[in-house]
Amino acid sequence: MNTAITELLGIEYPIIQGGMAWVADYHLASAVSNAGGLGIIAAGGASAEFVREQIRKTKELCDKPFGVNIMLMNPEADKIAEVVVEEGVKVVTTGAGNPSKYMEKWKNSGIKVIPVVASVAMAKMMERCGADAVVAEGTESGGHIGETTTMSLVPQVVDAVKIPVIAAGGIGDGRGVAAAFMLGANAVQMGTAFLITDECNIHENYKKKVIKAKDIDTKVTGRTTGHPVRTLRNKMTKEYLEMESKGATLEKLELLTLGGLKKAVVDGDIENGSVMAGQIAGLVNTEGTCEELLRRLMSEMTDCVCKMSTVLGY
Ligand code: TUI
Repeated sequence: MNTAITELLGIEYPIIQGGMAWVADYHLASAVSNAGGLGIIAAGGASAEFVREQIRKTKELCDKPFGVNIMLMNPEADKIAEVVVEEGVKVVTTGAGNPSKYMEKWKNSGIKVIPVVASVAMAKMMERCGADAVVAEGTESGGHIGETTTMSLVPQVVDAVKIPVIAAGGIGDGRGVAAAFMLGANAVQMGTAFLITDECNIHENYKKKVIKAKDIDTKVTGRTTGHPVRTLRNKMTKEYLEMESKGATLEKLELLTLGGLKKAVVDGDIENGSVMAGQIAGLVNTEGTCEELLRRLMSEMTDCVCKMSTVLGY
């Protein structure tokens, strides 16, 4: 399948694995890229040297294109922005902030830059700064989120910019991929569905919680602090939301989530940790390899388009 994004990135399928902090390591990224999608290493809150190591390990396992996601709230973001240049990374995505100050250096190094945006205004600004594409991420996503749904955001971003648009948020199977194309996207980025792949090295408790989740099992903490984060509901979200509704201080709220993602991903503490996942977790329950996931998505997407053609009488 050829789209503006498969052409831009030199990949086989228009499917990008999201840069999930603590989750998306060299193992997952190389598996996705080897299977024909775009694998992404998440810098998350890690150090620049850790990210350098992850890049080198990915190169050992995979000679196809892969990317690095830089979470811009990371205190080492400046250093990581250098590391991706030094290591010759071909694709950089960014999240949770504005990457304008790095753009010139990255573009001069030939890096394809794809900021994740949650609004039309940010998409337009990124296009003006020289972004090669944008990920329009709806509020259905897991982790740090914006306000607007994928269904509303994607077509508005598509109309507002000339660069290719990648849809993200709430996409978990081939029907979601087809829907994203219908909205004018040229590819999709998915996170939650990759959490339960064989090559995803998260704690088994985390995977089980994603598989068991129902449609209404995510909660958004931090709406009052300006840093809304979507996770699967548990003891932590219950306490957080109770404290938040009583007007607890930022310091007290932050204490409750400090190190929470690592707690869930590494230690398997799915009651006190932050089990980040999107609203589509209720649909995501098929385990298997990344290659199987990509093939299934493409075949479901084709079936979906064929079914629609039949319904329309073409
Ligand atoms: O970045 C994400 N999702 C994330 S990052 C993350 S790590 C984390 N861990 C604990 C607490 C908080 C974060 C987990 N999930 N998605 C991409 C995304 N970016 N969504 C929304 C945005 C965004 C928000 C504001 C992009 C730009 C922006 O601009 C603000 C500005 O500076 O003008």
